Amino acid sequence: MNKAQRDMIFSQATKWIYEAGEQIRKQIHNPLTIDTKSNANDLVTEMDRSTEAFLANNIKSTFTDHFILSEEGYGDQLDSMNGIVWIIDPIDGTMNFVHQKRNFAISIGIFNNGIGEIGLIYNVMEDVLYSAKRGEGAYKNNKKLPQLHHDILFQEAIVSMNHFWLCENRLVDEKWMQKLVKDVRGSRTYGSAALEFAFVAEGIIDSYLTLSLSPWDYAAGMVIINEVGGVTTTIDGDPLDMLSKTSVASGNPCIQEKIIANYIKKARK
Ligand code: 2AM
Ligand code: CA
Repeated sequence: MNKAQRDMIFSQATKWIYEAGEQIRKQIHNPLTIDTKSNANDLVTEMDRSTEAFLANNIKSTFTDHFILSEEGYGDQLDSMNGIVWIIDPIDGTMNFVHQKRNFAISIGIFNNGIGEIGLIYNVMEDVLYSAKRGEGAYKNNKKLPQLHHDILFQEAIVSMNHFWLCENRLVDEKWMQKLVKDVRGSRTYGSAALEFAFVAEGIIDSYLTLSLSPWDYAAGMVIINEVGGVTTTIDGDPLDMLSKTSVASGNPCIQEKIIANYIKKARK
């Protein structure tokens, strides 16, 4: 993808993400129909569906040869990352959307033959857009984000992770993860993977660790974090498979390396 093509797609995607966010803000206090998906705490609302439909319809009518990989069923069934693929989560942090009416984001990652070209994460209620184009840096609204510092002390790091790491689970021995939480300066749980990636890119947290995410939760975040010198891998340090659910470790390379070597590798079942 050349720069002109990337710029043109970026400006369309940005326009649609702002429009979608505006619609959500207008309706934020309307009564919600809440359904559940994989379990009683895996929520979906009419707003998730209508936002995804809005984005998918615009993409399909403007870019007839592009593909969509998305959470709520308006996308394509893909078995490869060939071509231009929009990876979309219309509302990332649906539980926050339902319970808090804030702390959720629209997430769009745009890939060309498997290479992340564009990342957009829109914190809807704060009207803050994190964005990146490959090779051109990352932005918070119009402000360019600096490269992540490489001299952060481990004991001064803030790590974002959820409770699944610290309860009995089939992937890691939670005792090592409890040690990690004690060894770093602080831990946080925001409940929106997209926002957690954005906060890593902004340098206000140093690492984000999760046992299971879908491509639409991490696609945009990966592109944005790359642009500030961060890394995104599985919790074993391997590259991510963009077409399936996976564990994810993302963050400042100097912190990530230590977390994987000194904690996760030892905790791994
Ligand atoms: P969602 O709100 O779009 O469902 C919460 O810790 C984060 O994990 C959110 O980004 C949430 O995305 C995501 N998430 C929630 N349930 C999930 C599941 N069953 N599989 C993968 N990701 C999930
Ligand atoms: Ca979602």
